[in-house]
This record gives sequence, structure tokens and C-alpha cells, in this order.
Amino acid sequence: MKQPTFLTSFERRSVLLFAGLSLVAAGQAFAQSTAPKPATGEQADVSTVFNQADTNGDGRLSRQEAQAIPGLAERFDAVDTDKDGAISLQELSVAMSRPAG
Ligand SMILES: [Ca+2]
Ligand SMILES: [Ca+2]
Repeated sequence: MKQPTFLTSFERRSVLLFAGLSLVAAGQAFAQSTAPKPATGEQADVSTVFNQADTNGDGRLSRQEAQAIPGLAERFDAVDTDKDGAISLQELSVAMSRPAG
């Protein structure tokens, strides 16, 4: 007995539809996992700590100012990724968002 054409074409459509939906779902999951995080308390904490340590208010932490943040002075060279001799808020954020060591 021959298989009805309707069924096979319906099945093919279903498979395509399912594959398409899976791709959309995967794309959304991917977009969510890579989307920038909204401003969180963690970010606010970093800038608060930064501003407190930046005693002369020039927006950079010198080696001396870095000593106000526990554990930062000994990681100074690693945190100062652009090697300009000072730690910017961005450099501090990066350092604090990754595990120590
Ligand atoms: Ca400073
Ligand atoms: Ca720097």
C-alpha cells in the first residue's frame, strides 16, 4: 500500500516547523545568555568602592589609593590591564567580576 502523499508532506512541514521553532528558541536563549546584564547592585558596589578609594577624585586609582581596597594592591599590575599605572573603574569592574587568582 502506498503511503498517502498528504501525510508525508504534513510530516515534512511539521519537522521543518519544529526545527524552525527550535532555532528560534535556541537563538533566544543565546541572546539572553550573551545580553549585557542590567545594572545590578554589584555594579553599584564597584563604583562605590572605587569612589571611596579614589581619594583625590581623579577617576583613577593610583597604586597608593589601591591599598584602600583589600586585595587590590597585590593584584595591581594584573588589574591595570592597559598598564598606565592606574586602575580605572572599568579595570576594577573587570577585576571584581572575575574570581581572584
Ligand atoms: Ca585617584
Ligand atoms: Ca589602567
